Amino acid sequence: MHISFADISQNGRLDMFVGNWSTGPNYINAPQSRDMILRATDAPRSYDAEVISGVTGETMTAQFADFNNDGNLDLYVGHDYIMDSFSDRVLLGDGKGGFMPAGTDFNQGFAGARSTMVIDGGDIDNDLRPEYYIGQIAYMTAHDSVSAAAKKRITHDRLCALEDLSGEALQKCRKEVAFRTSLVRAANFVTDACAVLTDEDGKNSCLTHLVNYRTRCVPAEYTAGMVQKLPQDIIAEAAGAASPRYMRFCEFVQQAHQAKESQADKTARAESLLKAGNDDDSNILLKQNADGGFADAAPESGIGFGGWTWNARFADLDNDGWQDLFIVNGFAASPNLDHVLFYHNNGDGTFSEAGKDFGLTGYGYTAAYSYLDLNNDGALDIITVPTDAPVQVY
Ligand SMILES: [Ca+2]
Ligand SMILES: [Ca+2]
Ligand SMILES: [Ca+2]
Ligand SMILES: [Ca+2]
Repeated sequence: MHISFADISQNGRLDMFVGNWSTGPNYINAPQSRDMILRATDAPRSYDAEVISGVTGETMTAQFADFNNDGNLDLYVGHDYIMDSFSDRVLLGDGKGGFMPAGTDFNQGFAGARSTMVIDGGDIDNDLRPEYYIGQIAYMTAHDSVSAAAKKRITHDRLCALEDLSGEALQKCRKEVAFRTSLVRAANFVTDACAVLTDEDGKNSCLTHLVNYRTRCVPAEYTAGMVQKLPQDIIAEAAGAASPRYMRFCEFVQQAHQAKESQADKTARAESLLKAGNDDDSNILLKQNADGGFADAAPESGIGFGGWTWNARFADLDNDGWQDLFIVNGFAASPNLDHVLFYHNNGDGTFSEAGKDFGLTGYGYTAAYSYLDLNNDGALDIITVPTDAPVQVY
């Protein structure tokens, strides 16, 4: 799910970190989840692969940086939700290409997130010390500073009223909203989620989502109350339609969910993973103090709210000398539609959400984006990749 590049062995060739993602939240130490470092050798296009030992998870992001200021590149590995309050890892580099898990003595306020999707470094206050932003599922709105951004969320049924649509375009929008709403209901275990859909294709797609995803690829205890509520003919139909490959995948998922984590594994996890920095589901801004310790400055900076964050990167998008932050987000399981967020750096350690002023608007479920000066005019452009709409260029 992620590749990072750095010349960790300092031989003039780029090495790689490859983060893998195995199925489901409980696959700690599953072989499929092993992360790897690929070291470039002296031969062209040749790499030595080393599997990283220790606890692993659903790796979604990683970042090479010198977190402990010893001059050697370290590695932050961010995992999607593992369990409880421990998720991400920091591996400290020895400067010769080797990495060791950071001990508990490293953790001077350096904390991860619970459902990490992205980490990015940037110097938001131009003091030449990098800050690190960690994005996750971030709906926390307790702080006043995030309320403006949080208010951009809307319920699905308001989407078509935002634009002056009529005729066919309005019908198309309403159809799309009906489908999306059904998926939200399906993802939240509403058994008649697809019943409201009138068009055949949409209903089939919704039923496939509901039955395949929610009844056969998640733990039995999770859906025990639900499976029996679904009409047997729908379950049978979906089972018949599933490919052998999909069925094998589901079996693997079920087995892995049933495998109990041993006490030794639990202890190893707690010892080797970072404690999540907050339990209130906001994004994290790790800011370094003069003594090298870190603290979460997201609340006072006003960038804690991210919605269902998938990607968040620093860049000075308006060329005023201060790093700004753009966030893409949104997921079908959320009852509200997330709006992409543009946090404009005010130059005083705080940010203001200013997407509307800068033309950065959109309610798609957006999983990825990249900065690029597409038209060579010296201003960064943005290419976003929504999961349910065509690629968008800003
Ligand atoms: Ca270091
Ligand atoms: Ca800084
Ligand atoms: Ca700026
Ligand atoms: Ca441009």
